[in-house]
Amino acid sequence: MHYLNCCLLVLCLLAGFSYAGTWIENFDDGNTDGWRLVLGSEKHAEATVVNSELVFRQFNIGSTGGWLVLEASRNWSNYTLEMRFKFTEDVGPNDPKGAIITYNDTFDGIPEGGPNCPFLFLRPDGLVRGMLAINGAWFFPVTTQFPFSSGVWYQLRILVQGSHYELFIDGQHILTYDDDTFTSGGVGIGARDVVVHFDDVRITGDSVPDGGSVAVEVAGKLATVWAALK
Ligand SMILES: [Ca+2]
Ligand SMILES: [Ca+2]
Repeated sequence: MHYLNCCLLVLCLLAGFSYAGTWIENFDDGNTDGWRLVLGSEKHAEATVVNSELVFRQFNIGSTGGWLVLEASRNWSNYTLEMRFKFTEDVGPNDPKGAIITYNDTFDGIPEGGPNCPFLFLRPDGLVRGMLAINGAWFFPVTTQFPFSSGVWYQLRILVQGSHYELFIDGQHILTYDDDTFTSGGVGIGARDVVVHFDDVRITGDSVPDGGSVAVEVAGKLATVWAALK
């Protein structure tokens, strides 16, 4: 018992003093708790969890898409954002359509004068844009191409280092851009006029605490170990 207490103390100290933390959202608990919809109106954007994947459906909303922001990430900075995503369905009449991934996001929706964030706009027709929204106005610093296929999962890695942004898809470097308007802020995932699936969202960085699905897993394992040794 004494030895176990020492082990737990060491584990707690390690957790408290670890440098780069990891936040994981795998949607395996079947819900979007901790995420909040910004921009879109609820009746035009649906975020549901199906088969442990986030299914984001957005349509007919006019000039903007919608996205879910991770409340816990609001004040994070200098992180690496990874996730899997795929396009599955074209549901809206508007163009352009595509997946939206925000970072250094202030979480200001349209009623609050936003959006205010850098973001990626990934289109099923293959256009990939590194973008900015500043008080609701759109800027397009960089545009390139990637040959997406509907129904195919892609692994994204996005480096968010202060004012510097880089995107990798399946390990391939896709784009880089710099802008110093936003140097900290949270993460969002969503879409405009398409259905996009997201899964295995993983955020690592010095300002990121260990948490999300990982905290649930670790807590579960500790409880199991404790029960076995007691
Ligand atoms: Ca959840
Ligand atoms: Ca999952």
